[in-house]
Amino acid sequence: MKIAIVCYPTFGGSGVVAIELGLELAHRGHEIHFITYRQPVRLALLNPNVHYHEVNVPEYPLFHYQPYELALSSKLVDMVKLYKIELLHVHYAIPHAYAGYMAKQMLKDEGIIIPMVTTLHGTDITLVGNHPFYKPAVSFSINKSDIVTSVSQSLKDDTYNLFNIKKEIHVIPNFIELDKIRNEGLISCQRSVMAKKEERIVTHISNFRKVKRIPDIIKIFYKIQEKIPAKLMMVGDGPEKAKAEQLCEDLCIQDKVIFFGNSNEIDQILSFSDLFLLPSETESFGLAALEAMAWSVPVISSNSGGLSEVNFDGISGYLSDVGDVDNMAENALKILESDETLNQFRTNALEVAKQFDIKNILPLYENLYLQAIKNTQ
Ligand code: GMT
Repeated sequence: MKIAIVCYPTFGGSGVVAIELGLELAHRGHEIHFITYRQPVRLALLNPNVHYHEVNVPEYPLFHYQPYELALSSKLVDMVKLYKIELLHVHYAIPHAYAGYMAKQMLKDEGIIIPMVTTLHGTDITLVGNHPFYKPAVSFSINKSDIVTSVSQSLKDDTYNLFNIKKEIHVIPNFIELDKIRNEGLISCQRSVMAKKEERIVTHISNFRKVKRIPDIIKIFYKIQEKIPAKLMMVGDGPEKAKAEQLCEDLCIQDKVIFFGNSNEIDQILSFSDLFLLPSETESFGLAALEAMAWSVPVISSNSGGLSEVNFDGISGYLSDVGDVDNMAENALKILESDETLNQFRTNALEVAKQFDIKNILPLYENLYLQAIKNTQ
């Protein structure tokens, strides 16, 4: 199939899922066209089936806001015609589903019927999309998609609760490529640079937005390091990072916390981590937790959103109520204090992660694509 994938190119879950999905589809022989405003972080154009088309929005003094949706829908129309693309797969409803629908309508005017699959990722529904300024357009474009998927049952339920959606939503969970992880090997030489042998390594990776509850991470770690030797790896960047650095100084633990900023070394950091923290306010899925589990790293998370569909309580880690840092720290110590318990949780985390191997998930998308194309013929 010839598929256009529209996504955000930045660090962040929905972009990562879209890129990895596209690359695996290309690997299976499909022709994939990524359409976005910048070359995505994880996109290596080494496969002849992978194409990248940049959306440019020319500056004009009259525009207070650049009309990105307009440029994106025009680009979609051009690329569909040029490459005879058969299907649009848009990731993150805002504004991609809206722009995709406009492209579909423009193409229809020229006699080209193309189906659109929209994948809902989380904040496009639970935070941003739900804002009254966007809500009518988000509802409209979801209802106008030919097929709608969500990355968890929890997000599906939220979508039906928050919007007036008449379409069926198919749950297709996020995934990881376990073969790639096995090939990279599990022992990294950098561990010794980051921590002493006797120190446990606790890690958090995110875009440091409020929803991630970054201060909770510092507070949980503070309690951990009071009991056992430990280091905290904070990977990523965003609005909450400066405050987190300040909090570490206030608690006098700055020498035990490393802030990496955005990093391309995520796999390496996970490979030497002992525990992953994800105490988010809400998380439709928690891809970062799954990535950690794929590296045999157990997860301490909140129980919000779809996290319980990924992190199995008492098996791959533990879940607590949002904000219950005492319970999260207690659970973390339960895992970290004994080598035997840690190893058991490590094994379990990997076992759970295997359920989300891309090999199991990709056919679910392929089937929906075929169904969407068939329905438009
Ligand atoms: O919140 C993020 O880290 C980024 C955001 C995104 O859309 O890029 O993540 C959302 O989509 C991810 C991929 O499907 C999910 O794993 C995250 O749980 C989800 N974030 C939230 O729901 C807060």
